[in-house]
Amino acid sequence: MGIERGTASGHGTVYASGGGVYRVRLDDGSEVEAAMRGRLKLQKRTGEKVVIGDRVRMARVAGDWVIDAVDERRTQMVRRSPGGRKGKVVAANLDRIIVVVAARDPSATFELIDRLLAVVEASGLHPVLVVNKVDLPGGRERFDEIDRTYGPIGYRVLAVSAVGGEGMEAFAREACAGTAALVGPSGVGKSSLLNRLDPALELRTGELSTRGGRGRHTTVESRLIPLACGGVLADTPGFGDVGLWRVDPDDVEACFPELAERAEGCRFRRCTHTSEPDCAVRAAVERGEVAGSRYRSYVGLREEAKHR
Ligand SMILES: Nc1nc2c(ncn2[C@@H]2O[C@H](COP(=O)(O)OP(=O)(O)O)[C@@H](O)[C@H]2O)c(=O)[nH]1
Ligand SMILES: [Mg+2]
Ligand SMILES: [Zn+2]
Repeated sequence: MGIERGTASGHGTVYASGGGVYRVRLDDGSEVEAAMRGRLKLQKRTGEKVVIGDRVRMARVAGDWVIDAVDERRTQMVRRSPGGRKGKVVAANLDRIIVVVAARDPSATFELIDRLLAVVEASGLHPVLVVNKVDLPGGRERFDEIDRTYGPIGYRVLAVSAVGGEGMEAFAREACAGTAALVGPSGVGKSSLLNRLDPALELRTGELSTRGGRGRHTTVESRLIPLACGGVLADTPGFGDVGLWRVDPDDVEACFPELAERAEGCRFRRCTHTSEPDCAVRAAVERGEVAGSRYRSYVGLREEAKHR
């Protein structure tokens, strides 16, 4: 009732959201602020709100833009909320996810890397792993360790330094095509990398993210950032506490490509690789063909998935 049709409507992409207000880039290139229509707000859908990257149908109601409907998502990046049981969609319709960790300060543990990679795999995207701060003392050595573990199992691992500029060409090739997201804990240099790529962005760096803390209203918002080089980047919340959400225990295996590959050799088709006889995955771990750290992460995440 009362919807004015015809004059102003169309499709757009959600570029930013915060406090119930959405910044939407219409397909004609203009940008408008919009609210969600009440009806849609009440709609529970998957329990998620409209997020950055969502394709939305827009309408104008009494002079104001409203989001009238949300298109089905091609992909969605979901993470577990910090310490909580609720899943949270972080961004929709991404083409690529770039996992960013630091070689030093803070040095990424394999367990954290495994979780970050797995949560991306669970969303159906195969991530690139960027190791920043290789300029710091010991940074190169840590990068080499990470590369030796993750390179052979099919991940592209890049050594970069937002400060020194190392690896920025390779980083740009990943970031400058389609819509990509950088995910990683706060403090690893995500904003610094973006500033190095596109100095006009002038993103604030070195700030402790209030996201994920207990603070109520944070001013930090999720947004898509158009880059001068042609890509679009999703600026997402800190991923300090990452877990899988709504992943069935039996699907955790699929988030570990090198385990999934070997599972075909297990005696039982639905082998969990924990206690069954003639398990090809455990045999590969014992032979040193699969990293013990990866196997432990798999078991840990599988155990977590059972209790969720
Ligand atoms: N040495 C060094 N420090 C960096 C590098 N990249 C970022 N930093 C520093 O790390 C801190 C966190 O960076 P920031 O970009 O805010 O991280 P974000 O939270 O992931 O966005 C800041 O003090 C940066 O100056 C790097 O490549 N080398
Ligand atoms: Mg930042
Ligand atoms: Zn097995």
